[in-house]
Amino acid sequence: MDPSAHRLGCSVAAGAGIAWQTVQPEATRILVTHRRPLLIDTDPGVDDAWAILMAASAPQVELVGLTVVGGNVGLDCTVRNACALVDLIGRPIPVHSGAARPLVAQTEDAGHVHGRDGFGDVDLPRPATSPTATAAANAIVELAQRWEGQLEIIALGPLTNLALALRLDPQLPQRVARLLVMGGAIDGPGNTTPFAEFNIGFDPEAAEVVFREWPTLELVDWVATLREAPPVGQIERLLAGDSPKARFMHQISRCTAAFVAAKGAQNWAFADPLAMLAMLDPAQVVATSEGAIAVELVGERRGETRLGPIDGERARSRIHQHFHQQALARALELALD
Ligand SMILES: [Ca+2]
Repeated sequence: MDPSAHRLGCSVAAGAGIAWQTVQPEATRILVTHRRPLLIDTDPGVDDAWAILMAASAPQVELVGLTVVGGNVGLDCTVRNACALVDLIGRPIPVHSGAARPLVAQTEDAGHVHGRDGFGDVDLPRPATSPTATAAANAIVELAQRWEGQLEIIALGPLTNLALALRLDPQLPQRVARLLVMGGAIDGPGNTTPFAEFNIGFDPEAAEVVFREWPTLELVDWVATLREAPPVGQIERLLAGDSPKARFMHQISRCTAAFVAAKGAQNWAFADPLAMLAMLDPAQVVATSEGAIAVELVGERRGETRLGPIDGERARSRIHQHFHQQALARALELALD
């Protein structure tokens, strides 16, 4: 017997007539799937709901978990909304509850956009799905070890869970195949303040940890979101569809639709779905720039994302700026099938 096998926790059936069997621990086992394993860190949110449905209907990915963070609304609501989405998808996707608050500051949520519960205050029934007992940051670490070298992560909310996971496992970036963040406003105004985009502005310290310490990541920012926003009429036609997913999205979009209408907007900004499009189908991205991003932590510009030259000290960020025309609208349509 290889003595190391025992240390690795192999199951040993001495005297039971069963051969010694070396079992690799969960952390080093290589799992193989023909689909790309995808973890979504999220604060649902109508925008997140679209993105999650896109991923759920994409044949090229296996949705291995939703790690949930407080942000768009409080954590109780974002967890419940994630569970409601898993019910709608109809497959057992683990939901992990995460950080209720930013690492350092207490910041206002975005209930004025998404409804107080994040899903348009429509009194959805209590979900049948419940969150697991594993906290989000732990789940990120565990999934990255289970899918060593294969896991892809997309972060659609404040980066609190991801920063905590990075502290738990400093090797996390090396275990992950790809990280894509929706956040920031490079060379343009934010949506929370003139400087800060919501996900970064909600927890700038967490964002700074990720942008400083993750070697390479991809970004879809608020400026690209506005540039690629589909016409309102196109989205309204999708929401008038008759599939269960279309009816669900129509229901929870009520508050967001009123917000868009009150602003007199011609286009409907879809940040998380645009990020998901870049994640699922990189061929739809037609222009990407590169740089190192720093997050402002003090003063009125707190939460601002500033792009500088790649210096080896910070993440090499690949910022997806332009997409094929109509790609997002087509992806949204497919998500409701
Ligand atoms: Ca979000």
